[in-house]
Amino acid sequence: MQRVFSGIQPSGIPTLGNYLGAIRNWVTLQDNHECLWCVVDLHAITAWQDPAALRRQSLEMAATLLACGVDPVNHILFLQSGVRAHAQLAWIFNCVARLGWLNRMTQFKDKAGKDRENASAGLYVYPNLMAADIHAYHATRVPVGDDQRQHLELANDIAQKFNHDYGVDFFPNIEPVILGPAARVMSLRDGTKKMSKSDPSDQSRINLNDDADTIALKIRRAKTDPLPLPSEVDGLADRPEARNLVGIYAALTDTDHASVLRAHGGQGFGPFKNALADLLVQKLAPISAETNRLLGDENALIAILQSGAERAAAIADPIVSEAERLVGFVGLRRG
Ligand code: AQP
Repeated sequence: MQRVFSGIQPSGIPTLGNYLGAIRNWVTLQDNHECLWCVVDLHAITAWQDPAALRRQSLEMAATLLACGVDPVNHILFLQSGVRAHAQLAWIFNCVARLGWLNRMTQFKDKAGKDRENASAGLYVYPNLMAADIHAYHATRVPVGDDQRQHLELANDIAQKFNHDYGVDFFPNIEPVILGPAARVMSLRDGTKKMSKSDPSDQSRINLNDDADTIALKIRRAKTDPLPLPSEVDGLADRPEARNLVGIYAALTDTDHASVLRAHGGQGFGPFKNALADLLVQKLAPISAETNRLLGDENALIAILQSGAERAAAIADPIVSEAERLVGFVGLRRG
């Protein structure tokens, strides 16, 4: 069975983008893969996180993943900081990856913005840590939104260079798994920008814990254009906001843009937005209720994550120890 690894940052409340682009697909992959699901708190601190908020968000993220159907018994759910192998392998990869490769990463450019000099060094080497997350388990399949495709290519470049430099065939090639019609959900305020949990505007996204009134209000206020919905998919060209709302509807109903337009094309946005808001409430309310139930017993939640970290470390530690041996480290016993 192929091994899958994927991670999500506890940098805020998970959004509809995280759900449709990632989490929902994780649950499907559990049927026929061996899966490791990681709340990547080491990645989250590449941007400033208030310590109390980071702790709370890490537990909220874990609870949300469980509420969405992540299975911590037949698969593994854990916090990245609970398995030292990630940081150990990331250091080796910092010494394998080339500055020229990192300079091409568009996510760094987007996130650092104009104030590049003030970005953390961690944000710059973020892709090396992501490569370590995956290679520490010899995982070969990684479900991600298509915004992460470039980072996976870099993870493969790092593996190839490591294998070449040390004359081995140790780290396998990784294959991205990009599923579903809404592989990229866009901001409700700007259809050209990805929906993000750390966007300063809460109106730009649907949070998985938003209540019914908040969802309805955000969808009603979502940016659109004055034209009615087209009847054909071609009519969505150059209409990013309309395309985004139709894409969300299609993903939630497991159909495609064409079927949504067959049912709603020709309408103004008012009735379509009402239908979309109702659909979102119907899909998200059970997730939010189950998340709150799980958060009500913090000790039980932490016990699930503790057991997950121990099982993850049992896979990663021997792989990372072997990488260290290949590099030439003597390999003292760790106290
Ligand atoms: N808008 C999106 N559409 C589709 N997929 C998305 N993902 C994130 N946003 C969208 C996918 O969710 C997974 C986890 O992402 P992450 O939390 O590790 O980092 P991110 O991609 O940087 O997500 P955010 O929400 O934008 O977080 P912040 O604001 O903290 O940077 C990934 O598989 C990602 O593709």
